Amino acid sequence: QKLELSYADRAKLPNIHPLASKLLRIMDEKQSNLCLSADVISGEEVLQLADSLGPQICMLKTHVEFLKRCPVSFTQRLQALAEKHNFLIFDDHNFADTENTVKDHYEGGLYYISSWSHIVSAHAVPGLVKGLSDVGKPLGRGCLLRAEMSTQGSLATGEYTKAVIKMAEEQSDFVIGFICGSKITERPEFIHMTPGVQMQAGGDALVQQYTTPEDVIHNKCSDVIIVGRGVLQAPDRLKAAESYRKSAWDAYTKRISQ
Ligand code: 5FU
Repeated sequence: QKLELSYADRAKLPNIHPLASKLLRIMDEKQSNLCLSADVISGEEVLQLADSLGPQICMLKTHVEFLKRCPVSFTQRLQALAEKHNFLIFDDHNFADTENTVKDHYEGGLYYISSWSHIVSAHAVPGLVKGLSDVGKPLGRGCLLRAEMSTQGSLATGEYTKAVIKMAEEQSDFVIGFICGSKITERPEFIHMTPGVQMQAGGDALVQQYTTPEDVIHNKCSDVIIVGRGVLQAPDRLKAAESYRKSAWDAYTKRISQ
């Protein structure tokens, strides 16, 4: 007997946010719980990654403001690739300011993030995401709250994380889940996404800490792995993406069949 709902079952829950439902359907159809963190500095290269690795991923994560070279057509072309390969776009902006400021930034600024990114991230420190939600909700967008961080010495732990969960529950018409290290709520409507993943556990030269796809999905019961350098620095990126996808998917199937 299954103890846990599958991604496909969760997509059909009555109270699920439509965007979370769409993501879970994509994950089920593509057998992928891999989000590629496209941390490169050229917009053309992000587009190239989206096209070549698109079939392997359920989501592509950008930091659009870090791009040094970005064609004018970037967001339009990225949206077309997301349609073509059936993945969602997540601009990992980490909004964390007053309502009025984040609203203007999300809606306008240089990149008009709300017009093309299905999902954005926000820190919970301001205590609410109403500014973002006012802009994103009418467009059918969703938000991930940063509940924990993969960095050594992160302050986002314990009571803080609990308060973030409460905040998400109160604003579940816009918040679809969390960036976190492991499953932090039993509510199956929420998506758990975990960065700090490589095939070998360890760390980088700064304070990033890595654990494996198997550990994140099977032991820590998160839903989606976020992988940047594990794929980007591999000699064959497609092969690397395929092996992260497979490893995370196998860990998921093993988990739900227990
Ligand atoms: F919130 C977080 C976090 O706790 N750790 C992270 O690594 C976000 N990240 C992002 O995930 C970070 O900004 C990178 O974009 C990505 C991880 O990339 P890596 O190359 O796999 O370390």
